[in-house]
Amino acid sequence: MPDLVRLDEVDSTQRVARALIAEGAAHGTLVVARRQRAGRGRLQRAWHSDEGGLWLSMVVKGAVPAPNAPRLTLGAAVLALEALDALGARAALKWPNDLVLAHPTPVARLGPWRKLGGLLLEGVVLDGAVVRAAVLGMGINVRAPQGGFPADLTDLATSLEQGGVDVSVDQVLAALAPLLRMRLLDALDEHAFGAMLATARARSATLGMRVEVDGVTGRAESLADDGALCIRDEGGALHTVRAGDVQCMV
Ligand code: BT5
Repeated sequence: MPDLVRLDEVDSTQRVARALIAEGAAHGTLVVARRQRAGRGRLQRAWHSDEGGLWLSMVVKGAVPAPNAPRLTLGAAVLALEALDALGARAALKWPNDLVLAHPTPVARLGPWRKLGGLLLEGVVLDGAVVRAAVLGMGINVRAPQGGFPADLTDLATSLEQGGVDVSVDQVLAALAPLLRMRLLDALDEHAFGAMLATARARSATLGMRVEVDGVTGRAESLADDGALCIRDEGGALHTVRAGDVQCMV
């Protein structure tokens, strides 16, 4: 089985990667499509995937204790920052799964950031409380689609090109693929994960902001050692959030 499956058009690369797992695909097998008809984000949200972005899914195989699965999302985001740095794009990480670029005009939900990309980790083979196989999805807008982003995304989305970085989709893939293949599972190692966490803290678009997550409002204060977000509310209480959508208050 090839380690890179390139498709012109597909419903979702996540679906194809799942099917490859069923056929025995190895860790690091990548599925990349030029266009997705039904790209998705978390909670079945639509992911806009016209030509111009890197739409990839990677087969992840290992023995991941289910409570540690969020480490893979954080690790993949940090590796994406590293790949983007190498291409000259200084992105940041909006907890828990968004890659963002700074923008001079604050906007509702995102504050002074625009969404460059997103990550989606889906467990596929579960063995009790251990994830044996998962699919890591990542979308990065390299150029805006022809005709621009759809109306609901114009104020929220950005691309590397809009951020002043002129690279091709294949260049982003070439920078990212070896990092994901060789270092993603390092996120399961305490020492390596500590280093990833340090980068996630240093390159966070969330820490220090006034945020709202699932009814908790306050200042995003820190990332806990497992990657959870700690929010200090107005009354001084500390809330630990392990998943959810962060809305920036502007
Ligand atoms: C994500 O979800 O950010 C994860 C996106 C993962 C997409 C990749 S592409 C390859 C692979 N195959 C798939 O089918 N999916 C993965 P979430 O945090 O739920 O954010 C979704 C929200 O992002 C949407 O509701 C929109 O507001 C916004 N959005 C949609 N398309 C976008 C785009 N191209 N650029 C920026 N924002 C977008």
